[in-house]
Amino acid sequence: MAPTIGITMYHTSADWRGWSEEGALLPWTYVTSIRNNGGRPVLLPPGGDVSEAEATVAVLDGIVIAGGGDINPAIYGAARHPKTDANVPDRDSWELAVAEAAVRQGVPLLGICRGAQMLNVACGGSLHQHIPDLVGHELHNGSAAGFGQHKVRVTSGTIVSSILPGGEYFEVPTHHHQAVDLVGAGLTAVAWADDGIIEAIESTTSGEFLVGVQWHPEQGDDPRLFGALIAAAEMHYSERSVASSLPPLLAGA
Ligand SMILES: [Mn+2]
Repeated sequence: MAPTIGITMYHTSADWRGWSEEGALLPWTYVTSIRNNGGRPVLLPPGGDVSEAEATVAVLDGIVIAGGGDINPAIYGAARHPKTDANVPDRDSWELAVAEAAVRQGVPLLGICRGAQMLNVACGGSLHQHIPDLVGHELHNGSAAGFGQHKVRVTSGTIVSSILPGGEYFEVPTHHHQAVDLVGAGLTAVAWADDGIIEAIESTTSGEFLVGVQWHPEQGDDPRLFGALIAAAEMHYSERSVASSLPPLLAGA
């Protein structure tokens, strides 16, 4: 059976044939990236509380925390940089709860751009709020209208290098101005840009699929990260099914 993959999304004003109204919105490439790699996508709109996140994550086989605007720096204990986006409290609190539930429940998670940053923050890490201040160029930003490209290199012997071979130096679609600073507990940095910006993080626990990439695989033509998420989700599904078919004592209930 195809594993069920939850994808977080925007809560934003949208145009509905001439009038404007609040919507739950996600770039379509996330949906096709899950379907094309054998997953069954379901959407996770902002605004749920911690108990909703726990219950929702419990019935999912895998999760994508999608790209988006900046996380409120107060969440990781920092003062606001002038270039940091306005707060989106309902998305921040919902995704934080989803990420924390996924970590606690061992549900495979792929964080993309803002999603990688959210995984890091959920594990107690922090962010650089405007990396042009740090690196003196704007190559990570892409264009105002969309995505740019820059190269990244993955460290050998990591989960990400088992998906995207270590040492390989490859172009990625990019659009970000923030990045991981202090890496959260239980995570480690596994890919970098030439300027030292962290481009991927993953769990340090063997067998746990928690991966965050600062780039946008859903905008490129390399399906391997989505394939790996869905393979991990299939494994999680079969483990979950075995656990639920055991007598309560054996299942640890
Ligand atoms: Mn980058």
